[in-house]
Amino acid sequence: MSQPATLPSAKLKGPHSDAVVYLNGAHVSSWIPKGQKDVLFMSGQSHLQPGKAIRGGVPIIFPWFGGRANHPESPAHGFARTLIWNFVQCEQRPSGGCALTLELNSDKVTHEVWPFDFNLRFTICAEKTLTMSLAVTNTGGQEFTFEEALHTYLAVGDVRQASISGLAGTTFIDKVDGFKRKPQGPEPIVITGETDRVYLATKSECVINDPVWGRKIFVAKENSDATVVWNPWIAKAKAMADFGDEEWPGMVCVETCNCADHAITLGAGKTHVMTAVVGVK
Ligand code: TA6
Repeated sequence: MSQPATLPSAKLKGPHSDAVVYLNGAHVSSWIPKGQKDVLFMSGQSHLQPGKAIRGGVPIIFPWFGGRANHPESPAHGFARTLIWNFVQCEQRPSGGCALTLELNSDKVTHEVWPFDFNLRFTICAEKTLTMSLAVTNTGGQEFTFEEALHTYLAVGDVRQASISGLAGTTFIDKVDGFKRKPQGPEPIVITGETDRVYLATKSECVINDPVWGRKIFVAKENSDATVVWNPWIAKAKAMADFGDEEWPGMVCVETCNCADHAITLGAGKTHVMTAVVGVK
């Protein structure tokens, strides 16, 4: 479902795909390859107001993932997704696709919450694939440790009939079972209830097989050591004001992360770049 652009947004149009990016959170809300349905899920109940997280698309999670340890007052998933990012450049790639770069700099607002100096640059390239790169630069004089994620909501025909491969044999933190660490078996993952898992020590590409819509979505990545798989299922869907009660079968999150055991410590002046590549097979 496409959202009315009530927030400032950019539309990237190319020969292979189109995308929509809101400046609020540098939030990719739509990516439609030619001849395909939107690959990204957006909730019809999503807020589209400055300072509020957008439900769906690709929220940028920084500088912490989920709740912030020892800071119950801090917003879940950090502040990057609710601040206005600034335009840096838009360039055409040889493929004809366009690459948009937005940035977010630390300032007195972020210092009130997180006392470090940083520059984030997020580049979105809409071609036959959707490539998203998040560059984190420590612009201060002291190292800092952060978590990050490209919290990608993928649109599927019916999550109950979908399966996710690429994580066989890994260990995951099960957030719906006391954060216990469990082994993932050899079979593709199927969603049969609320699922909220942080898969550890994995650099693998994931493939979401969607037999209802007859497509396979892949999520490949660079410089990411954790993958999160999430579906809220019935009760959690009802509990979210910005998510329709009946929307949960139409989505699954496969998130490109560095979180939990894989938080990153970045020295002064250093840069870390994490990339996700989404496509349809
Ligand atoms: O990535 C999964 C998760 O951490 C879930 O625990 C759920 O909270 C989801 O993110 C959405 O979080 P949000 O803050 O956007 O409601």
